[in-house]
Amino acid sequence: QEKFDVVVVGAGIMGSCSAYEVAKRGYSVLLLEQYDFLHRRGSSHGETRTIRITYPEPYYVSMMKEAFRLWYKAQEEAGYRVHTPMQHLDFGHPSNSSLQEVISACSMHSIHVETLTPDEASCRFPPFSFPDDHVVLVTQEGGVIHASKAVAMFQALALKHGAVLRDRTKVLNIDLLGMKGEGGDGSISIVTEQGSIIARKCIITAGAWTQKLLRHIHNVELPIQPLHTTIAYWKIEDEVAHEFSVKQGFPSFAYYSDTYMYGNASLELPGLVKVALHSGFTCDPDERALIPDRKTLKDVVSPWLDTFLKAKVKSDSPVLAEACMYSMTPDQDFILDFLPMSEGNIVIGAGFSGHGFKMGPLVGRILADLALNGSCGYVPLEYFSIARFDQNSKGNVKAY
Ligand code: PYC
Repeated sequence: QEKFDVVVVGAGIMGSCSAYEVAKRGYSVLLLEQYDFLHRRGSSHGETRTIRITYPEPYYVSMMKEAFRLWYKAQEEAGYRVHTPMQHLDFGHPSNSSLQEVISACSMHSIHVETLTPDEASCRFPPFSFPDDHVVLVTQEGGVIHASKAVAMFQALALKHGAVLRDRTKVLNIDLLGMKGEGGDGSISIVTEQGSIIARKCIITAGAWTQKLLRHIHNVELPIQPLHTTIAYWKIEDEVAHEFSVKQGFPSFAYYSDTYMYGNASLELPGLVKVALHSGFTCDPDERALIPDRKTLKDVVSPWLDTFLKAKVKSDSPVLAEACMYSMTPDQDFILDFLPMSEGNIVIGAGFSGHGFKMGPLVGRILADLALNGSCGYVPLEYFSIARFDQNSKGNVKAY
């Protein structure tokens, strides 16, 4: 029977980064994926994900500092780039509490945030029309990560360090073979459609499938809600297309209001701009139709384009719309913790709530540390614990 120090279940960005971290430290690791590597049914595929240092929560700002460093380090090791730097804009009405929190969280971590009036911002970023009563925050640390390329990069790096990568291998169950407390050796059997594998430790990074998988182990229920989301690319009017280029300073951006809109210039698809809504509808990851939600695009994103990118973008319907998925927790903080009753042998990385991709390399490091060392002292894990759900301490709603 095959044996590994660590088996990682799920080869999206979090699993691929985890496998890389474990392999780099000299441990044997198997990365399993239920579908083809780089498939489009989960949350890690596509052209871009926003990367930004700005967050309302100081702990994420601090984590982003480290995440940026790890992205750069991995790029250097791979010899190619997956990050395209851009300035990043956060804007909205100044009464929006998250915007105020962005300013104080960044200040706490000595991140320079420029505050512009709508006139100043429209002058500096000509494609945008900002309403007179808005405020625009600018930081230098933003841009995009090329999503599928980044996942492929971490898989290639993991392979280089000796990881075994196996796709089309669905995990059916994970058995704790006998707790140390009960006289067993604490090893784990990962039961797949193709047979079982023995591991000392298991890292579960199964995205929207986490709930389904965990139900087989100790009947664990975590509050992770899969959402079906839609990403859209809109045609820029030919005469102003140059204004939207990264070379001309077009930024990545986030709009804070009742809705959270985000976007960036498309690099792969010249002449298009990506603008989408941070939202979606509840779904079963195995049952959903992979159809974009065109009604929300028309009802919410099109009017937004008419206001904020006035007459510069064809807003009637996007050129391209693709489905994606979020895995939401009630407070939109991640889950980075040990599975209860697993004696520290099963580690969960889940519930990234639509904003985790940018922290992939850091999450991989944290999960590897939890699996291999039993702890990680450099992030405040209390925000990411499973126990917090008992207390429901942060309520249900956050602004992004
Ligand atoms: O975290 O910047 C972000 C983001 C954009 C869209 C979804 N999440």
